[in-house]
Amino acid sequence: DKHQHDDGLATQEAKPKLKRPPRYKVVLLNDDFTPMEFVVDILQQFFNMDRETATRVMLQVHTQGKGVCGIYTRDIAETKVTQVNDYSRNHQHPLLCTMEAA
Ligand code: TYC
Repeated sequence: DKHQHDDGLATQEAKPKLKRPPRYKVVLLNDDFTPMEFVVDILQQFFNMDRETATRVMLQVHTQGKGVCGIYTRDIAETKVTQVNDYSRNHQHPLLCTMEAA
């Protein structure tokens, strides 16, 4: 019966779903007030960077306005953003972290 025909494309019927999950860049934004040392500490604590890498990324943010801290799946990226923003707010610094599609 032609009305029951299904080529499998519209419904994805029986198609193995092996697609890799989308990735997100976790991005740090510059501001005029957060101390450089505080930013370096965050990059070491939450993004497992050594001090030299953390300093390079901090200076990238400072001079370019933003910089990538790492690339993660959505849940991990959301957790990093929340951890950094909570930590900064708790220390009364205006530092902001966000995420964008990689
Ligand atoms: N611009 C800040 C200062 O001059 C340093 C800074 C770097 C702030 C990176 C935020 O994400 C940032 N103290």
